[in-house]
Amino acid sequence: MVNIGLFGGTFNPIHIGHLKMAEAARKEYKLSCVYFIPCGIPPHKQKKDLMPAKKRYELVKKAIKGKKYFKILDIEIKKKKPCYTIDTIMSLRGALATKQSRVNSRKMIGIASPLARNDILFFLIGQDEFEKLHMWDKANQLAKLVTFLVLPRLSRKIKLPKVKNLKWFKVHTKSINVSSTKIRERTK
Ligand code: DND
Repeated sequence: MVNIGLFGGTFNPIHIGHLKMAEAARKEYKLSCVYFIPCGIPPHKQKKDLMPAKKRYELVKKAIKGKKYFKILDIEIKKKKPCYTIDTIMSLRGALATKQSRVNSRKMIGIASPLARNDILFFLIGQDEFEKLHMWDKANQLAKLVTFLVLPRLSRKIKLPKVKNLKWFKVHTKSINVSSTKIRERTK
């Protein structure tokens, strides 16, 4: 049984805050690895200023190159419709169900390392997004399947979203004042 980190994001573009936070979460919660999952069509963001999924994927790949514990999944960028996290987690959980489906799913989602049925899935999420979790698709169901690792982002206490079955832990690290929005604005 191992702890696996899943880090979903639009990554438009990926930045140092994402990388530092992922590393802090990995160390504190002894994650065997963190899978970055760039989303193809984000369910919650407008298309304005959105780089093509392939480009965002390539930038994530480049940013994590040589980092032993960071990997990338293309499960969401392949999709032609909005990517809801619940669907991604269901696919990944499916990958853990039986030996044969693990083999098939591993081929499908590109996970090279063997995952076991009892692996614990941790979903890394920024404080801002965590506080809006009740607005996510099938949030109560999602909360049954993962434990959230909340990355500090705002200079105040975390406000809990009204979601049933919520399991979460805070990542104890300093917040980093950087965002994809600021980076895009600076490069305009
Ligand atoms: P973002 O667009 O916020 O990602 O999306 C995060 C994830 O939420 C993606 O996997 C989405 O598919 C999923 N989502 C959102 C809304 C609805 C649903 C799913 C649904 O299923 O209904 P960003 O690229 O902006 O950032 C990635 C993560 O990193 C976010 O959680 C963000 O809050 C966090 N982050 C930071 N955390 C701490 N310090 C910083 C950060 N910058 C970004 N400086």
